[in-house]
Amino acid sequence: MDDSIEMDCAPAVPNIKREAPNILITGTPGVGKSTLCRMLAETTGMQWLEISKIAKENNCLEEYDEVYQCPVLDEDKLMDGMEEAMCQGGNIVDYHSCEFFPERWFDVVFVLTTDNTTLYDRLTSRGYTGKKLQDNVECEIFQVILDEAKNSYKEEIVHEIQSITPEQLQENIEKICLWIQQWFETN
Ligand code: DAT
Repeated sequence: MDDSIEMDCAPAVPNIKREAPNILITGTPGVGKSTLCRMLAETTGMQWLEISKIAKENNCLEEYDEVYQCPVLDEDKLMDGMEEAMCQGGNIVDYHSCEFFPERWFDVVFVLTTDNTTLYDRLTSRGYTGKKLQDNVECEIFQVILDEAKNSYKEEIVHEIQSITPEQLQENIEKICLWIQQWFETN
């Protein structure tokens, strides 16, 4: 992440008082969201909400989309189930899309990115092939999730962070921890 980024720790939507911030970690599948979130949750004690897993466990998945080779998410049901935890705060939400969440839920949004070769290799070793592999690599090339985040949240709370090397992973954790510390000092 660029050291020069000024990270704003004021509540994204004024008048909402949470005990702790909510953080959204998003990006194309394979960019490193789970790896980062797991380590962040361990370091901070915040709750990691892995949306794909939560949706599955709570029957929030509808029919299977044969074209995109993934299940379709019942977004309303999922969000109803998350509302209470999100109002309380202290959550790290991990998902490969971000436009359908309520804007008021998040104090900061981090969009993880990689280079195309790295992503291709990670997704191939995960068993992705054909259209699914191609669509996801193209999603990264065209910065689809970064644009989605910028269009869905205030631009000043959206930060792009690169996650190609283990060193970057460590740096990202340190910087997000610093952001969290600053949030507590400011709020
Ligand atoms: P996602 O949750 O976005 O699908 P992941 O956390 O499962 O991605 O990571 C995909 C693979 O990439 C996994 O084998 C771990 C590795 N990885 C993630 N971030 C990395 C980083 N910064 N440096 C090196 N490898 C990384």
